Amino acid sequence: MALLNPTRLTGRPAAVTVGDQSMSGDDLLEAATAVARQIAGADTVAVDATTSLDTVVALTGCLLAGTTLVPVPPDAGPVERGHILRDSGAQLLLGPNPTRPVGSGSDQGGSDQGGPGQRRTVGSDAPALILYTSGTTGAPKGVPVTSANIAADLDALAEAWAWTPDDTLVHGLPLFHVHGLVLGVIGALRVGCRLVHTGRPTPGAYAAAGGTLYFGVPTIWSRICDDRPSARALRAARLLVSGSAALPAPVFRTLTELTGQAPVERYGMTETLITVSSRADGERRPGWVGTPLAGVHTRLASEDGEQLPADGETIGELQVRGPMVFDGYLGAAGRGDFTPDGWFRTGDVAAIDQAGWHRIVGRASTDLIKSGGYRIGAGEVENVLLTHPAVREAAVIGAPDADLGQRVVAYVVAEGVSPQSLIDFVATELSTHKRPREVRIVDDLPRNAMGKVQKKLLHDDRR
Ligand code: MCA
Ligand code: AMP
Repeated sequence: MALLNPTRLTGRPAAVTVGDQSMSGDDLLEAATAVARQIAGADTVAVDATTSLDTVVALTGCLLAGTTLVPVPPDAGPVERGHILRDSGAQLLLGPNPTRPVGSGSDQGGSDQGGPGQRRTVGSDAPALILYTSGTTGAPKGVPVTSANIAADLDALAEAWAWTPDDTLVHGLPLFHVHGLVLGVIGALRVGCRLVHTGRPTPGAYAAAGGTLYFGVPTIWSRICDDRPSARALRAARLLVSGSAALPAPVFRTLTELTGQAPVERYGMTETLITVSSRADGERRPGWVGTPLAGVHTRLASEDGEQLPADGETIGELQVRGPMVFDGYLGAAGRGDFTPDGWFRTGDVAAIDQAGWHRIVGRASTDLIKSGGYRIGAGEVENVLLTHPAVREAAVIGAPDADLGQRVVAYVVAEGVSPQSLIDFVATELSTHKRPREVRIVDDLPRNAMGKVQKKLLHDDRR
């Protein structure tokens, strides 16, 4: 399935702006066609997903060529980067340096496990993207996302948000996750609207961009509320959309007051893309993320799998089905958490009311942390801390944070090392956003009779 219709891009001046650089639709198609030629023969191509026009061109080239793209967080340290390149089987790496085969120079990530450059079968079901996302333990898992998944999601969102070529979409999100890359770039290209990426998502940059449609994570909206002149400048926009994490009700209310319009909230996951949203032409409720998109079915289940009533009060695990839901993780990461009758178990706890409105209450596992809208697995951070020679034990939690929603806090049993040097160590090995914002050196970790760390006691310690 073709995701892009080149005729929607031709003849468009300044179709895409990233920071202070712009490209017309014709120049984008020409540069992307050159990329498509350059990568001919490769079935999987990694790209250093810097916030730049280069990333937009590489993505467009891969979409035109039908080549699977693997966006690599540009600040990923050797552990994370090596894992992504090996696990995805990418054969080429596009980025600020000239295109080169994966495995040349430092891109092996210091290990030869699995071997880079393994080829996957090209076929009609080859994914358009492989996105890496954190689980509760271990290294990030590859999520293959097909063109059909993306097309179904974007078309349903365009309908819900009345998103048209007349819009100017503005955001400042990273280009290696669903929010910034799938919605924020492929969405704009598929709809054929102008895209302005602000670079860092500062309130001033959002205010100056003059868009009609804005995307942001709750941390961005909360910072905009703290900068009243910038918030007021958004009065001219048509739609403000929040997602990737829970939007606190006070931020919803302040944003409504300052911009003259209530934000549209939507809910999703890397594995399912966006499945639930409020609508441009409908009600918006603080604390609620809306109703299922076209083609999506949702239900609530108890811990033992019994279906629960959608009465607005009962809470249970949210399960989803729909054409945007993935079909299983890449390789050894397994099929993923599907019920025997084919519903994806999101791991989120929710309530659904009789009108189909969804309220996300939290996550079933406290080992998946949401910080600034980024999903961070406690286990991945603990594993890296444990590779530091001074560290004997480590337990990582997400503590409440007024700016980030949650912040990564590590409790560490260690000698002869400062908290800051452990923070810097994680920032060097993994993507910087996964670093603990706080490290507490302790004598021991609270454990139960089985020897398992009792993270609940660490959480209680934060309250
Ligand atoms: C700080 N820095 C360091 C260190 N500490 N560098 C090295 N070592 C250190 N110890 C640097 C960083 O690299 C960065 O540099 C700068 O300091 C600030 O980084 P940080 O503190 O992380 O930024 P922040 O202000 O806390 O960022 C807030 C943010 C960000 C902008 C809201 O969290 C963000 O972009 N969030 C978006 C997440 C997202 O898109 N999630 C979507 C996934 P420099 O200045 O050079 O960069 S969810 C999804 O896709 C689904 C399906 C959905 O529902 O949407
Ligand atoms: P990721 O795969 O990084 O997109 O993370 C997905 C998770 O983000 C979901 O399972 C939810 O826990 C959380 N999430 C995404 N959107 C929302 C939202 N609008 N409200 C509350 N949580 C959200």
